[in-house]
Amino acid sequence: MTKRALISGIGGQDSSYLAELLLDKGYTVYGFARRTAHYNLQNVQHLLSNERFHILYGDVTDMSSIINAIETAEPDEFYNLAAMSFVGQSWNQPIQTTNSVAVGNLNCLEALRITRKTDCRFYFAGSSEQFGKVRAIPQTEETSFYPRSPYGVAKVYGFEITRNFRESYNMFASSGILYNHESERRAPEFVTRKITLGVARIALGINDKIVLGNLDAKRDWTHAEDMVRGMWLILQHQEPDDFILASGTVHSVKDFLSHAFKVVGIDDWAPYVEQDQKHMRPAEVDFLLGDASKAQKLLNWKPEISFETMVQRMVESDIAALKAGRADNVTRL
Ligand code: G4F
Repeated sequence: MTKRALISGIGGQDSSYLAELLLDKGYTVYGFARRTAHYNLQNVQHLLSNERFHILYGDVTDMSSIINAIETAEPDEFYNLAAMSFVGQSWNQPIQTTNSVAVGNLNCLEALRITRKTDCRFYFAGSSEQFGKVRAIPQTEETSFYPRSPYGVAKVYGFEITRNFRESYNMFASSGILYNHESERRAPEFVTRKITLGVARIALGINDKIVLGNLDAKRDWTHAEDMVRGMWLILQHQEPDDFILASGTVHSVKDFLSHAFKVVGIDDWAPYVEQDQKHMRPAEVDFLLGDASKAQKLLNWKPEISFETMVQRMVESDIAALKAGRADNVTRL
């Protein structure tokens, strides 16, 4: 029998790749989307004509809409990918961030319990931001948390409540602790896409600089396509559990700049980059590096797309989009 999946936050980068993966595997997919004044389903536009792909409107902060979605979708797997995911913005909207990330996840778990769908496998999108000021290098599933933003704090709650539902109600509730993951579909407020769009504009003579914040931050970057394969594997494992998904390599924002400018033949990128205090955060996470050996051993997961290929794909995609007259809505960043 075909499996059925419910994915919240369907407008986002990860959910679009996950929906493609599940449809390829023969699933019927229900995307749970927040209705907004501006159209926000561009990332799944190409899937809307698929008869196994359905959109249900609602919000993870609105319990009744989740219950309706569960009763309609009757999911075998529920991936909760809904969140206000921009760390920088979480200081400006700490309550909304907590509501969407922490309370939203509790609502999803409670909705499964109330509708007696406790046999549905549940995935929580945990984050390396939970580690914040890191207690060990590299971080493993045993490393303690020290979040450094309202977003990180809310993710810790989401992670812990998922584990508590697993242990209290014997639910198949698992978390992936995902390190930064990027792609051609990444929203332009994140540093990687801001850089690749900026580089594309400079290469085409549209702009002459990119304005950024902290260039010394170091992250463990993976392509989002690799990450969604990991999410799916986490829910196929024989037991519910928590897994780090990461590349195990670290690059600074400066490294990212250097690789992105190289794609368009520029070796000395410094004249094209300015720093502005307004992009600095009240508290920074300086260094994140994950150890995904548990996922590699138990799930046979490892990333297939290298950092260099990811950067190149992003820059080339932005150049093509700009040439085709797309991607113009991001000039103000
Ligand atoms: O791209 P970022 O905004 O990603 P961040 O904060 O690491 O969070 C991302 O990864 C997490 C997993 O680790 C996710 F949970 C989260 O939802 C999100 O996907 O910033 C990366 C680094 C930061 O240190 C930031 O201070 O880049 C630095 N940075 C420097 N200039 C900038 C900028 N970040 C942004 N967004 N914009 C800048 O101009």
